[in-house]
Amino acid sequence: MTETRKLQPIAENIINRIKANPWWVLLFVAVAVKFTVFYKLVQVTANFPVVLLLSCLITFLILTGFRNRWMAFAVYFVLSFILFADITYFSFFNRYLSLQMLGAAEVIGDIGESIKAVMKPVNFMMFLDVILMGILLGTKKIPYKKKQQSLPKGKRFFPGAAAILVLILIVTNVTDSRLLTSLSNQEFYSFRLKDTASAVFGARADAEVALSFPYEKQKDGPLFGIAEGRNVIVIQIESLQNFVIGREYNGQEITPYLNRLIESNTIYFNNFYQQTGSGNTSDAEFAINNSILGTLTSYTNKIYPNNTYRGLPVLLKERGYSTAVYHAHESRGFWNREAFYPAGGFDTFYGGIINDTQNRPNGNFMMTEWMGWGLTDTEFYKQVIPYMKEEKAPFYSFIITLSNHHPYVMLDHYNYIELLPEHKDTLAGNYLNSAAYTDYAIGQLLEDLRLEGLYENSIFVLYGDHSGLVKEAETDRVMKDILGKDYDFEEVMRVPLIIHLPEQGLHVPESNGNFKQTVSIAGGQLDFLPTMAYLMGFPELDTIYLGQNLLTAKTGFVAQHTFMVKGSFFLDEIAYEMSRDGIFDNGRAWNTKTGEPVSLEGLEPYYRRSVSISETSQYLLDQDVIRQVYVEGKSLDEVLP
Ligand code: GP9
Ligand code: MN
Repeated sequence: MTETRKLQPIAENIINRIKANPWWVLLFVAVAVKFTVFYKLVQVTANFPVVLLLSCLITFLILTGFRNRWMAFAVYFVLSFILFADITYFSFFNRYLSLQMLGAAEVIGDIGESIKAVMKPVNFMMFLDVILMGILLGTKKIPYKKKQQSLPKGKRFFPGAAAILVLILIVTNVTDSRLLTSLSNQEFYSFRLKDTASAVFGARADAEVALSFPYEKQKDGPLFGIAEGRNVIVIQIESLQNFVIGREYNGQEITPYLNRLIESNTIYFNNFYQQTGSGNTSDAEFAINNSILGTLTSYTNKIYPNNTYRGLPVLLKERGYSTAVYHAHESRGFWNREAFYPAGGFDTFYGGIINDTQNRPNGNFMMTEWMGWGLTDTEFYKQVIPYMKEEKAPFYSFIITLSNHHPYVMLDHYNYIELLPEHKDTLAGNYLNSAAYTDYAIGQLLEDLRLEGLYENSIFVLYGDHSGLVKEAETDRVMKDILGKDYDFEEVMRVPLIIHLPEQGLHVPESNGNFKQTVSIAGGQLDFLPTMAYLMGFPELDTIYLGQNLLTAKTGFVAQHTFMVKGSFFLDEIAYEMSRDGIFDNGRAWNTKTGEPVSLEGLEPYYRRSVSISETSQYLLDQDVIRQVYVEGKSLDEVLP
């Protein structure tokens, strides 16, 4: 009763304001239309009306809360820009842009081409009501009073404070209500507050669950140490998805070279998934080398370049390896690579492009053939080899390709695949051709390495950094033609992992069995470090890692937190997609072989494990846990939450 009495003057106040000036109503309608479009585009479905109403209400409170009308206008313009950025980011990553990511403007600027490709005219609707507001303010149709005179002191109403109060109530969610959870994960303002709060207060993590992959008894495995002492050459392939491997398109093999490679002395992981953070490519590098998920807040290379790491490069260095990373993007600083690599354990970074033929002081590349953001793969590889020959053996070479990048438009002389008319000029159609060029270039590289004597004493690893074709209407249509089934997340997220061990000169002890095999348990980029440690014969894995050795494990588990909502996961034959609203029961599970829906019963512990892996990763990064344990000598128990 008293509550209603308290609310009465507030409601009256709002009504009086509207009566005093009906232009507010027009603006409110415009705001409602804007948010309806926004939530449709970012695919909010659960509790849609409440989410929408809340956003409209808060926007209205913000708009009426200013004393200076042009201040209100400026704030509203910024809000609209964030909405616009959210929609664009959502087309790639299926979630809102975190505020810290907005700060990563240098990267956003660079991916302009890709942004243009996903930008739709409808996105600009986010600015329509800003224009309306500008006109109404300019013509003084909407008045801003200097002071609140309409209510007596003590009953004054401060719209800005009311908006903040409502948001705090939602985000703190003391009663643990499902509705508030749902709102705080989907509603534009509540999400922002929650996101900022978790960035400020740091992640909480149930680390015990995440750290439960033991690297023990590996010595008993049949392939233990089979590549010990060899050079390790890893090729992280831009946007390479698994569906192109072994596939024919209209009678044309897309990846003939990789298909042959898989038929030789090679382990092919055909149920392997990307596990990136917000840093996309750079977080694939990070997850592969460190067995920790990259952060969601901004990108790992940028926020944590001064942490201590003990990933594969560091562990190989401790075994006498020299380590180098190669990447021919035009800038050495892109994704903060130059600053990050020393901490990541790389002695040398061959990167950046200059045109001076005489002088390449930094291990730069020379611009011989430009495509997209840097050198074409074929030219890049040609220039990698002389650098690699200078490396002191045994060496670890980490090569990051670039040509197969969104929007997959190739130079004319690199066209390999004849597309059907209905697939011409589509992203997925172009992708097939781009993947074919990638395959061709890898074939050339391996042949050249053979000629240079760098082939036989090496172990080769090839994998895709992340998905190249996100789900959207046209891609879904073309992919359905190519796959013969719906394009769902298991195909979006699956990347190939190929580990090739040249046979010649290979000493395989009797017990080591056959190397060539196809591994079909689910695996992800976090599993690479333990798997490699096993092949390289590490008696123990003396670091903190969140994956398992896929060559001795019986079943797989893959946590996801980008592209699919945090808490999503893959098992050997089941995929679970967490719901946008943060309620487990509203998620969706299906059989990855048949596409048939699967009951959620019994899946919740896996969901919790997935969340734990994401949050533990964040905790490890925030608290620089590896430094605390390995440099400061603290015990894990002391350091973990
Ligand atoms: C370029 C590479 C590509 O250096 O990082 O980044 P992506 O757009 O794939 O994240
Ligand atoms: Mn990439």
